[in-house]
Amino acid sequence: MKTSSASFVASAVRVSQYPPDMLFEIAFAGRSNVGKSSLINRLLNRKKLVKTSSTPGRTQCINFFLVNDSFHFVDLPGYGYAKVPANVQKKWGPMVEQYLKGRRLLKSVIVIIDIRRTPSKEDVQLLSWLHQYDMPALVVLTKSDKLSKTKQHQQANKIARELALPADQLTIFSARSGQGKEPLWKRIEPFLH
Ligand SMILES: Nc1nc2c(ncn2[C@@H]2O[C@H](COP(=O)(O)OP(=O)(O)OP(=O)(O)O)[C@@H](O)[C@H]2O)c(=O)[nH]1
Ligand SMILES: [Mg+2]
Repeated sequence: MKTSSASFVASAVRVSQYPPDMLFEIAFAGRSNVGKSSLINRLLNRKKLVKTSSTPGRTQCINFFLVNDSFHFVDLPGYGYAKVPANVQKKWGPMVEQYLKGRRLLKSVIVIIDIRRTPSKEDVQLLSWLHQYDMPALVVLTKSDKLSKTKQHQQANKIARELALPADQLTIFSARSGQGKEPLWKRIEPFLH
């Protein structure tokens, strides 16, 4: 996919702050610090469009980006980080659920998991929730640059078993090296037509 333009649209904590529901959307979800914002930047070939941070829990709003003047990428706040204040954590569920349930043109949710880790309870819950609502999910295993090629495939097989998904449905990705960028775009593109 050629990305000729990408720009920030809005940062929202409530529905009234969302941009109009008039363009197809792809949302990105996953644990705090897993690399959601970095993945979006890599897909869009932009170093700093989305703020990234080594401090988990950085993205606490729902951030909308306009791509190629034709669709939205939506960076969701991360879940499962204990050090985020309890009042913020409590808001996460309802805020994200309201987004996921309410967006008519949301086409797919990219669920991002660290390739070195076992999927968390929240990852599994999110995937089953998406399944229940018939929302297509794409699982991406990121930070692949941290593992050798052999280890990457071992981990992909293991995670696939845990999620009860075929291993070839998972995309191995690295925001650092760019591995998996084109394959991931190929999986996203059909949702944009
Ligand atoms: N080695 C490596 N590091 C990565 C990769 N992707 C992200 N990181 C690092 O992981 C940390 C978190 O990245 P972010 O993209 O901010 O993660 P996030 O999921 O958006 O985090 P929150 O918004 O806080 O939930 C940063 O220090 C990144 O540099 C990757 O593919 N490889
Ligand atoms: Mg982020």
